[in-house]
Amino acid sequence: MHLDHAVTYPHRHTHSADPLRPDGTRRALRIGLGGPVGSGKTATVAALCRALRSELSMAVVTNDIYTREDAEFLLREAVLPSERITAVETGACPHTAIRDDISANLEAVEELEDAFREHGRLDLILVESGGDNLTATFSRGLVDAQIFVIDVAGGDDIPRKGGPGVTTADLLVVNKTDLAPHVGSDLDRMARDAAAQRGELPVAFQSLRGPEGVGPVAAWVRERIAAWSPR
Ligand SMILES: Nc1nc2c(ncn2[C@@H]2O[C@H](COP(=O)(O)OP(=O)(O)OP(=O)(O)O)[C@@H](O)[C@H]2O)c(=O)[nH]1
Ligand SMILES: [Mg+2]
Repeated sequence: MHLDHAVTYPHRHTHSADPLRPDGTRRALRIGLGGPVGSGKTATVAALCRALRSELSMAVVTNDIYTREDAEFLLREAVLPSERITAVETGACPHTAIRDDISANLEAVEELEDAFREHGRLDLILVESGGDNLTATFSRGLVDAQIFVIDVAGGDDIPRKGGPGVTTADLLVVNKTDLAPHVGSDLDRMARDAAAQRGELPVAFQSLRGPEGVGPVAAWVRERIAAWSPR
């Protein structure tokens, strides 16, 4: 096909990826949580809200295919006031809404930032993707960092299988370690495989049923916040 005129594409809605607000201060840090269905993303979001809400101004965006179940769970658990929780119904494969056409999610994030502009501003927005497969990753136009949550019950060969979530996420969380003895998962092997796939990138083994709970992941978020907000 021959085109004798310039082809223009619609301008993508990613202007708010700029980390600076118009007044020169930093906008809220946006962290995405992705991973297979049922690995513990919403439970991790809930635990992070409980751990960090007294020190950070937080909000959450959830993504479900046809429902608002994750947002409703967070509202029922009262992890944050309702005006800080927004649901996006993707209506299609969850990864589409976090990687390809991110406009609905960006709009949700920007509306939250606008709503709190006058009232102390937001420090942190968590964006939970709908459960998907090992290939789901967030667009860097939507989030500044991403956490990939897998669990020991999904099979201890998942770190070995790799995929962009396991290999490139800024933090890999291996959740439900309390179930390892019951499902025959070898945590040492998972740690070795994850290190082989990820090199220097961090991995957190977590049990939300255990005494440490979300502690290590909350500590990682605090480090990211400290690196994000020096202005
Ligand atoms: N034993 C155990 N169960 C957990 C842990 N974390 C989460 N769960 C349970 O695992 C189930 C799924 O957790 P969710 O947080 O809903 O998982 P999700 O990844 O958000 O699921 P989708 O959004 O549907 O993909 C729930 O029943 C949680 O209570 C854990 O550390 N240990
Ligand atoms: Mg969920």
